[in-house]
Amino acid sequence: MYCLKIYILFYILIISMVSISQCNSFLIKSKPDVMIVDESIQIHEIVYQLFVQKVDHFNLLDDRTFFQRFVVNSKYWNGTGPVFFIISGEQNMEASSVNSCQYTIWAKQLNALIVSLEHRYYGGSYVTEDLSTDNLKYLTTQQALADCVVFIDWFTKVYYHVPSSSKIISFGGSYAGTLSAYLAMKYPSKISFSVASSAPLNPVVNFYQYMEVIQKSILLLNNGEKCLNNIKLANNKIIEMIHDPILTYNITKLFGLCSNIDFDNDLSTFMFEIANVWGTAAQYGNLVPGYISLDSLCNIMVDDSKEPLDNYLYIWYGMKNSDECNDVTYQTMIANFKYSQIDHLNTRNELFNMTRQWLFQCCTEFGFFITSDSYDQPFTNFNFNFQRQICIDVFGKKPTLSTSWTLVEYGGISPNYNSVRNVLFVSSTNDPWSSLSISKSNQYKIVIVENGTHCSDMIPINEVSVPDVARAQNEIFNYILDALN
Ligand SMILES: *[C@@H]1O[C@H](CO)[C@@H](O)[C@H](O)[C@H]1NC(C)=O
Ligand SMILES: *[C@@H]1O[C@H](CO)[C@@H](O)[C@H](O)[C@H]1NC(C)=O
Ligand SMILES: *[C@@H]1O[C@H](CO)[C@@H](O)[C@H](O)[C@H]1NC(C)=O
Ligand SMILES: CC(=O)N[C@H]1CO[C@H](CO)[C@@H](O)[C@@H]1O
Repeated sequence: MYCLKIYILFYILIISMVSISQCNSFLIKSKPDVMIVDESIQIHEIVYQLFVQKVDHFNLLDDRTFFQRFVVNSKYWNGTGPVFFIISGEQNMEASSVNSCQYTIWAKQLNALIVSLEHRYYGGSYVTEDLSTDNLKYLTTQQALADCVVFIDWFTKVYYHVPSSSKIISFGGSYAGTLSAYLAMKYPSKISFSVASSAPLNPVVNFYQYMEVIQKSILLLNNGEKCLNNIKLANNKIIEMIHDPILTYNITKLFGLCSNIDFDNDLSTFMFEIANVWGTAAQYGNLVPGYISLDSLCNIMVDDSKEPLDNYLYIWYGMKNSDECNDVTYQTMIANFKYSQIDHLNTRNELFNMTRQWLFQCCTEFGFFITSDSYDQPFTNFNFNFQRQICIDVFGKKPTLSTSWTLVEYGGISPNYNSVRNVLFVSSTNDPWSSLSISKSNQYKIVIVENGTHCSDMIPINEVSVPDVARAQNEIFNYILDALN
């Protein structure tokens, strides 16, 4: 696990994801590092192992199985310490996930056994022969949680003979944090304590708050007001030019697009792509080496010697690293999402087309459609209908978006107190996802990271640049110690 390359990016942005992972363009200085905690553990010492898991936990007439991957770090385990169960989310599980992140440091201190289970349908844990819409029906949080408990039972009792006195603590960040909370709520007899970092718990459909937090974070910067204003000017200029039959072509040229784009869905796709640069910076800048921060983006944006649109272009090209044209059409995006084959021979599905699975989860259980529908943010032209249409066009039939069931099932941001006694919610104030987390209440166990971004509390302490993270991590550790006593 790259602590924290992982975790929810926009689901759209195949193009920026390509540039971010290849990273030789000038704004992205280096490939994001894997934040290995224990250098004495060789990469080859941690190997993927396979667990035979049920395809459908809730159909007793279905005995099909699939191989689910897991990795173990038993270096610190002394036979009686706790078990750290690391939940992997909506991406390929790196073998290093049991040797990275702050929990590895704590595991060392507590002689814990660390194990991580890959989420069904992601990475190498394919459930079905392909990812056709019908075959995605076993991709639900209920199934994923059942995977966890069935696995934990086998792992602790049969595989490692963990004494029953050892407590099991689950960790997860972002969507995996949501699962970490759900796991302790639904199966309290299995999980003694759970840490849920930056966990979106509120399944809102129109997630306009995401962009509001970005605006708020920009306004905390010294040049924030001007930066925001220039973003708006640049956006307006693009819209104005695209609507002009002659100047449309200028946009195509300036942004190196493969073709002229239409006013509707193409424009939305393009504007969402542009906003994603800022979203990624807001989630990971200042935190994960190699990611540009909002601060640096704003420094470019306020350069008075150029027009706002030129500053925008500078950023745009800084994020790209190939001479190929940029295909930002709606049609291409949909085609990418529609790709449902599994390529077992290499990692292309994992890196690029994995977003189909996450999109499916959003289109069915969570919503989380990031929109520009709020007035309190600078972006424009990706509204709710656009986002909703993607689900329909990708999955061929209208998937049932059942966020109301998700709320009934898990309680959203006001879960029953008794069910979350053993859950610690960690939220960061500058995380665009924070509005969907539990961050205010005297009822629940909460730790807030002031000025922190997405999952900042999970970064190993020596890598952290946000001052408040150390304090927050101390607090989290004290909760863990309490839970162990
Ligand atoms: C294992 O480690 C835990 C936590 O550090 C400690 O409390 C326990 O006594 C140790 N057990 C053994 C057998 O050394
Ligand atoms: C549009 O492109 C044409 C031809 O390259 C150029 O002459 C013109 O100045 C451009 N207009 C704007 C507003 O960028
Ligand atoms: C958070 O950021 C603001 C604005 O930069 C700063 O004034 C404040 O001291 C920071 N708080 C902490 C706890 O670092
Ligand atoms: C990188 C990669 O594997 N991309 C694939 C995603 O899906 C489309 C199908 O629409 C393929 O053409 C791409 O090669």
